[in-house]
Amino acid sequence: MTLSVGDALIQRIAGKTATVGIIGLGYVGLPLAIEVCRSGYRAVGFDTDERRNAELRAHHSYIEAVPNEALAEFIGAKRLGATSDEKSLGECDVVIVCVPTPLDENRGPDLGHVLAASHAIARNMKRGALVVIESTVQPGATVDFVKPILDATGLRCGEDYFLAYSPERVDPGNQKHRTHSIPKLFAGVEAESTRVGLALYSRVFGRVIPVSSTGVAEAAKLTENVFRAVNIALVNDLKIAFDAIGIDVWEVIEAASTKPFGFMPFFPGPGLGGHCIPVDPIYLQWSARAAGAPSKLIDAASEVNDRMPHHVVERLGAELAATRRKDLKGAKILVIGMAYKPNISDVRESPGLEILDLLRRAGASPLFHDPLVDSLRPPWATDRDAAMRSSPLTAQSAADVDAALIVTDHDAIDYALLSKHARLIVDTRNAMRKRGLPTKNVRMA
Ligand code: SAJ
Repeated sequence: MTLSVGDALIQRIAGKTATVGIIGLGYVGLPLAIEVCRSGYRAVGFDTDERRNAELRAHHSYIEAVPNEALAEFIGAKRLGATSDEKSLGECDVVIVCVPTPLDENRGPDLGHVLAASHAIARNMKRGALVVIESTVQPGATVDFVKPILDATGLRCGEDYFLAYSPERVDPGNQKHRTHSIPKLFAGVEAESTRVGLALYSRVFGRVIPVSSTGVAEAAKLTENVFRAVNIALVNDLKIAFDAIGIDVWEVIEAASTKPFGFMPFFPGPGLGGHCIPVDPIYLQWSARAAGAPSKLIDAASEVNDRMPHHVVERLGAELAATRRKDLKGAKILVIGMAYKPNISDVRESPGLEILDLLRRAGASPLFHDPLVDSLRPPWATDRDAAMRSSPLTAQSAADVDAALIVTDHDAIDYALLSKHARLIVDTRNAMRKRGLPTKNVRMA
C-alpha cells in the first residue's frame, strides 16, 4: 500500500530523517534552528546576509540566546548549515519562515521579506514539503498572500505540499522562557497541513496548541502584543495624570500589584521600542480598518506611547530650569541606556534614539552611556558622519553634565556612582528608588 504524501512526510519526521530549512537566521530563526537540531533533525539555515552565514560557519553567534558552543556542536557535526543559496531549499522536507515584517513607508504592513521567501520556496521546494510561516503577519496573510505563490507551482495545498502558520513568541533577553519551553500556537491552512505540521512541531516544542485556523493564530499573536502596547499606554497616560494630581504613579502601581487577581503591572517609560510592540498593533489596525471596523484603543494607545519621548524631554527641560536655572539649549545631557529595553543590546525603534534627536533639536548636546551598546548611528547622522560612541560613566563624566536622563535601566549601570556625582538625574524608569538609592538629586519623568 503506497503511503500518502502526508504520511510519507510524517514517517520522515517520526524517523528524524526529515531535513528542516529555516529562512531568516535572526533572534527567532537561529534559536529555532538550534532547537530543531536538538530535537534530532538536520537543519539548513538560509539568510540573505552572507556575513551572518560566515559568522555562523565560524561558530560565532550574534544572537545572545545562542551560545557559540551550540554552533560548534551542530555546524561542526554538519547537522546545521548556513547558506544564502536558495537551491538548498530543494533538499528540505520542511521550510520555516522567520523573516522580519516591518512597516512600509506608509506605516502599513510590509510583507516583502515573507513574499520573497515564499517565491524562493516556490522556485525550489520539493513535492511533499511542509511550509510554516512564523513571522508576525496580519490576519489572513498566510492564506491570502503566501498560499497563492505556492499554488502557482501547480502543486496542490494539502496534497502535494502543506502550509501552516505558527507565531513566534521569542522574548529577547528572557532567560526564563526559551524557545522550547514557550507554548506554541499552530494551524494548517487545511486539515492535512495541520496533521503533518503538528507531527513536527510536537517533536520540537514542549507544548503545541492547535487552533482552528491560520487567521486565529495570526490574530492571537497580534493580540498578545496589542495587549502590551495598550497597557503600557495606560500606565504612561496615568503617569501624566497622577503627576498632575501629585500622586506617585510608581507607588500606585506597586500598591495595585498586591491584588492577587485581575491586575497585571505595567510600568511607565520613555516610549515604546523594539520591533514587535510598536509595530504589531499597526498590523492589526490595518486589517481592522480594511474591514471597516478600526480599533479606537489601538490608535489612542499609539498616540500616548508616541508622545512619551516628547513628554520626557519637556520634563527634563522643566527640571533643568527649576533646579539648575538652565535651559535645554546649550545643556550637556548624558542619556543613560539606549537599548529599547533593559539588559539587551538592541536599539531598534528605541525611544532613546528619538530622545537624542529631540535633545539635539532643542539645542542641547546629548551624549549616551550604555554598557551594552558600544556605538550607534544617531537619527541625524548622514553617511559621512561617524557613529556615536557610548561615553564612559565615571565620577568626572557624571559631574560634567548638566543632567543625566535614565531612559533604559540596564542592571549593569553604576547607579550609585551616578547618584553620587550627577547634579541632576531625570529618571523615566524609577531606577534609582528601585535600587534604594538617595533621590535628593532625582526627578521623575
Ligand atoms: N515597556 C514599558 N513598560 C512596560 C513594559 C515594556 O515601557 O511595562 C517598553 C519597553 O521598555 C520596550 C517596549 O515597551 O521599549 C517593548 O517592551 P516588551 O517588554 O514588550 O519587549 P519586546 O518588545 O521584546 O516584546 C517581546 C514580545 N515577544 C514577541 O513578540 C514574540 C512580547 O510578546 C513579549 O511579551 C515581550 O517580549 C516580553 O514579555 O518581554
